[in-house]
Amino acid sequence: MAIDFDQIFAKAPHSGGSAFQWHQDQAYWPRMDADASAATCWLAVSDTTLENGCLRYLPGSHKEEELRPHFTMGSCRESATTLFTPIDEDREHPAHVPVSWGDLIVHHERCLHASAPNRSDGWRYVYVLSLHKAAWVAAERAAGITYSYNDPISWSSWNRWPMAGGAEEGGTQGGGQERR
Ligand SMILES: O=C(O)CCC(=O)C(=O)O
Repeated sequence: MAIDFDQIFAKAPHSGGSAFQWHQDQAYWPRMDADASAATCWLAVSDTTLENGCLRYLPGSHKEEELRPHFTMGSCRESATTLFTPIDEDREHPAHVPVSWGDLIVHHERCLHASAPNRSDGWRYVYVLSLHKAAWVAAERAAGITYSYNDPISWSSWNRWPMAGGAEEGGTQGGGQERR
């Protein structure tokens, strides 16, 4: 495995907009002729609780054969960079996963997860390292994807990109490179 990108997620106190909607990480990545196997390594740099927006997981979702359909949060992909897939919480029974500062969670590229907004008085910090097969990372770099805001890839250009796999305005069947 090779490092593809890393991120820091800092949820400010009482930040209503700091929720992550239900998604599978693979939905954010391009569709390519390469093995998309990945391990998202999520390191808690604060205690994460029900109040400050700990992770929620849908048990067993990583075994689903197909990526679920994902949609953008707004009508325009350039301004709405978040993807989501609707789940029926009453029927699918997601779990909250509160952890302590220093705990590491590793999840599969198809594992459905989300987190609530931070409603506490303190910050919630997380460091994420995304590992992929080296061939996948090489294919991304060859396509100009470095996960930098300076990448010459945008949602508009993504929709015209031959590897987009049929992504259309308003929704995508798992295609979609995201600045994350
Ligand atoms: O840190 C969170 O609350 C969500 C992180 C996430 O969705 C991810 O790492 O893919």
